[in-house]
This record gives sequence, structure tokens and C-alpha cells, in this order.
Amino acid sequence: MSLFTLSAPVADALANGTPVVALESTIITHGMPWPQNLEMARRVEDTVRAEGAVPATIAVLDGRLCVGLDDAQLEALAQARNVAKLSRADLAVCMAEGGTGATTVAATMIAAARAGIATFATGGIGGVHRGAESNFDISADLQELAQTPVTVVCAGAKAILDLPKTLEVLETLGVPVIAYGQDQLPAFWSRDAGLRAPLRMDTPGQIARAQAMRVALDLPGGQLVANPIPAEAEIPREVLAPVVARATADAESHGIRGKQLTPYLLQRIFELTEGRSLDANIALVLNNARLGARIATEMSALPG
Ligand code: PSU
Ligand code: MN
Repeated sequence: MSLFTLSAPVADALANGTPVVALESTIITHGMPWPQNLEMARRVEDTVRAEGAVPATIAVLDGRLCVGLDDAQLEALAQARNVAKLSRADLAVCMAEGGTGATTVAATMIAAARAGIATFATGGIGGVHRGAESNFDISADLQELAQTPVTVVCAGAKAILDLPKTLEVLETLGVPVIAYGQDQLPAFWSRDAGLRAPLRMDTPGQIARAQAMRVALDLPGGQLVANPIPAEAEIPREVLAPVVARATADAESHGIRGKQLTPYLLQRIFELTEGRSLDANIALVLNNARLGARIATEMSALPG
């Protein structure tokens, strides 16, 4: 039995050494509302293709771990309600039971690595939530970055997280956090988190060579690339801070926690910014898809 189902374009690309970029599906089912989620998913795939790479959106459909979805599958997922959100802990259970679910960053990394895909583009990763010292809410995405050899391109960690703690945990886990083209860590909707990034790189080639060196050194795990949102799409930190504070307080007063927390906060911030957070989110994902495709292209050009 094959572990996963490759779409025909992804199978061809992997066989021919064409660069492939993995894409997650939780951003579609839990990160954005219909129909903008479908439009975003299609535009991200088109952006990857325009750079000469092949997109591989990953999800579990009726128990099958699908690497590469066709347009009908993408649309069905975008419209579906109550789809499971699958992280490392949930993936095997969903597959064994023949279920359907969207993969988070952690689960998408697992699938990508098994399929031989080393580059993955998304919007934001999970991290250390505010109040982690009492609620212990630390995303499995961080552990995954420490053990699965995939370079993940994101736009930094969201302001709904505790960014200094997220950086500390990534350092403890030995995950390189690389700001792209600037010294400061980007913070998803904003270009500057007010924190210096541990590492900085300015070209896709540098990022590809660093991942290859990890593999050569037999170091497990991947890299986190934090790519700042394009300036024209950003929401400045001062504008967002009160919105995030309000959304966090609302989550607390409604008793929202665990897996529901990130989707709830995203939806609440969308309402509070009257949709501006969604426009910014789409712009940054497209920007990351472009950089991801360029990194994948550099990786496939490396010797060996
Ligand atoms: N950040 C976003 N949009 C998202 C997510 C994060 O801006 O959709 C999703 C990703 O799939 C990420 C997951 O892997 O949330 C993290 O969830 P948790 O904190 O429950 O691990
Ligand atoms: Mn969590």
C-alpha cells in the first residue's frame, strides 16, 4: 500500500527533478473564509507555477494522504464544513479511519518530507501562545521544524502569539530562524516585530545551500524563513496591537482554547479590521509562494 497519493503533475515533477513547493490546507479550511480561501489557494498555486515550479497542496481525503490536489478537490475542501484540523498527533488516526482533514504546518511537513519535497510555503506557523506559562499552548509546528527536513517559508509569527517566547523555543530546538532581506523579524501582518531575527539571508540560493548543509551534517529538522509582507500590504504594529488585545480578551471570555484558538482569533481580527487582515494575509501568502518556488528552484539546481 502506498502511503500517499501523488497528483499526476507532482509525480511527474518529482520524477523529473522539477522543483516542487508543498502547500498546507489548514490555511484554506480554518484560516480564511469562503470564497476568498479558494481564490487564495488557486492564486498561490498559480504563483508557484509562474516561477517554474509545481505546487503540491496537501490534505487527507477519505483516508488518503494526497500530495497535490486537482482543482475540484481544492474547491471541495474550501467549501467543506467541519473539516478536521490535522497536526502530527491526528494525521495517522485520520488516515487509518478513512477520514478527511486539512493539514497544519506540522502535518504538511511530515507529508512533504515523506514525498521528497523539501520546500514549503505558507502564511503563518503556530508558535508559543500568549499565556503559555499557564496554558501550556505551544504549537506542534515548532517541534516539527526541529525534526523534519523541510524549509518552511512564512511571514513570521503572528502577533497573536508570544513572539519572544516563540523565538526562545525555536532556539532551544535548534531551528534556524532566517529573516529574508532584513535584520528584523517580520510579524505576519507587519514587517517588523520589534525583535531582531537570529539569522538573515538575502538570496534563495543561500537558503537552499544552508538546508543542504544541514542534511550533509546529518542534522535533523528544517529551517524557518520569515519573509516580510510587501510594504504596500502591511498593517503597522501600532494599528494591530489593540485589535490583537481585543481579540485575545474575547477568546478568553468565551473560553476558547486549544485547537480552536488560532481559527477564532483569525476570524475575530478579520471582523475587527473589517477585512483588512484578510487582504494582508492573502498578499503575504502569495509573496511566500514566490520565494518558496525560488528556493525550491535553487535546491533542485544543487549538485547531488
Ligand atoms: N497561521 C495562520 N493561518 C493558519 C494557521 C496559522 O495565519 O491557518 C494554521 C497553520 O496550519 C498552523 C496551525 O500550522 O494554524 C497552527 O495551529 P496550532 O497553533 O493549533 O498548532
Ligand atoms: Mn495549540
